[in-house]
Amino acid sequence: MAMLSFERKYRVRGGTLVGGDLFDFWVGPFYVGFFGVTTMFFSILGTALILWGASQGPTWNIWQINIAPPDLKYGLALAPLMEGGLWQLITVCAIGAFGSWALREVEICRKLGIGYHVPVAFSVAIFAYVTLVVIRPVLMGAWGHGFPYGIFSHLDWVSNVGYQYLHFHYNPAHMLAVSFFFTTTLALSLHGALVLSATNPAKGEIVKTSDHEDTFFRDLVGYSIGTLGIHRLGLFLALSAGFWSAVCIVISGPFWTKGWPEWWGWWLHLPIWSQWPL
Ligand code: UQ1
Repeated sequence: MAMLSFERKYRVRGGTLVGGDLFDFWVGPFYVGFFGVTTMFFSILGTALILWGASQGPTWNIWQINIAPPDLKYGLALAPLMEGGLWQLITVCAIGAFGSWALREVEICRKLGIGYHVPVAFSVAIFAYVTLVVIRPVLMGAWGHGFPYGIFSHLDWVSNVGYQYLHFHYNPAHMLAVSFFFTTTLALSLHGALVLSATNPAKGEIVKTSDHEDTFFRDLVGYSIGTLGIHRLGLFLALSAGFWSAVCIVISGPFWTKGWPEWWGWWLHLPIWSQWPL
């Protein structure tokens, strides 16, 4: 990929967190840095372990390959390699790779003197993953509560864990997470459509400005959040979706062990209803 003329100007030295100048260089378009090296280390090792695990298993069918966490009997101990130990090593590699990627983003932000919004946002996604495979299993007392690494197997895990709590849609944090996911898609579709409508006009038409964008929404709903505000809103909505997803699973088990519909008993038992025979 050709480097754009202005990109060289931004290839500045420094801003590294670890390693000083040692890894402060680019390979083609990619900034390396200490965390580029650790990203490569963990992702190659993790991928190799997955492939090796698949080679020991019953199938090469991409949909059916499965690397399962240890049995619950191993608790929070290390398990034998073929009995969940592989899953434990792959989990370490995944967290190492995701964390390295986030820290490489931080180094790039520091070089450019821009805010840390992107690594902060990515960290919320990492937090959701770590909640599933570390925080909740530790709170529940066994690595066996982590989800299995496989396409169908992880879908089965989600379904089974959902039914364990009877009806996951009654989980209040799940309700918030789903609402934030939907609102994120609404906001992105409005924003994408609005920007394209103004800045990518038909042949022969002139490009419009943000005044047109503001005016469209003032005419439509009496309010425009503004060109900066829509991005703040989008970031908030997306991070909230990830955050409440993590909360909805971490409270299932450690905080609430019954069916989620039952949690709403507090509402049915409010004293204001007591005059009715509920
Ligand atoms: C908006 O108000 C706005 O400011 C001009 C945008 O920026 C380009 C947008 O993308 C969107 C979608 C809106 C409308 C959003 C609300 C909350 C009224």
